Amino acid sequence: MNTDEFLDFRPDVKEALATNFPVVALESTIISHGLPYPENVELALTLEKIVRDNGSIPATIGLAEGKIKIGLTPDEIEFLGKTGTKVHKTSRRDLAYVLSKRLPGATTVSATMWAAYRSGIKLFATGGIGGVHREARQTFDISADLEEFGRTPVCVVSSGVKSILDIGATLEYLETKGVPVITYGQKEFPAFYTRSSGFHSPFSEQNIDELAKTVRTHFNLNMQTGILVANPIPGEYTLDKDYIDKIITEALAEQRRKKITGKEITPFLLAEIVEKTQGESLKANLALVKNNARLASILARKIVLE
Ligand code: PSU
Ligand code: MN
Repeated sequence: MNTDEFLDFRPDVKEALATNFPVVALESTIISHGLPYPENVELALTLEKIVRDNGSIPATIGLAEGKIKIGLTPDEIEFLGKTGTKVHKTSRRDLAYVLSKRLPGATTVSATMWAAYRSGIKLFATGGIGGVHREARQTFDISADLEEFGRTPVCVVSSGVKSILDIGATLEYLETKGVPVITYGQKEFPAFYTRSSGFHSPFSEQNIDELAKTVRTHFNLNMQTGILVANPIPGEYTLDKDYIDKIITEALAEQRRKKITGKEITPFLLAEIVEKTQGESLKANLALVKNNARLASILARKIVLE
């Protein structure tokens, strides 16, 4: 048995891959653990539409009945969104367990990158990636997403990382792992809710064709690492930096008070932020992910077809 026997392709995705038509992967932990119901399901379905409208085929990846679904159906998306955090949050290390028990699972950035690579998908759009947590010096809490970037050649479009993380340490870690980080449209690496993070991006690109060329070169060099394209949140949805920083500080204090640890930390913080901003962060979150799906779809076409 090899990996491919675990992969179950939705027919349109299979057809696209067989004919070298551009495909964009989407993750499912953002649906189950990253956003509230029903906005999460609405978003997931809208993302698939945006990818299609921009000329590629979407493949939202998740786990069901012992298979890695490369392209969930709308019913499967509804199930993951409605079941929420009761679904298994599945990163690389969880795959064998969740698959062997035939449990429903939502894949994180790390597991989605791995599944996309195994499927022949080069582009992947999400909101924010995991990174080095602020207390990593004590806790060793560094997201498996970063290790995956160091070993799996997929291009991920995200809006940078949230300042629930140590952004400087996350950028250092990506450098150590040999991962190119290119910010599209500005010189500063973005911090998810805000275009500004206070950190200079290792690379930046104004021109989308030049951006696509660098991504294509990364693949042509046969680099066995991922590549991160940081796409800042559209200006009109940007939250005020001082406001969101204060909310994040409060959420982190709440996490420590409640002694939330391990893989529960990120989902806890995301939910706290939505609650404390009374949904304002949610609007920003939805807008930036849509913007990333659009850019990934355009890049996929440029990289696969040109
Ligand atoms: N960061 C976000 N939104 C998310 C996630 C991270 O801003 O939804 C999700 C992604 O699925 C990511 C995972 O891969 O959380 C990382 O979890 P951890 O920090 O436990 O590694
Ligand atoms: Mn962690």
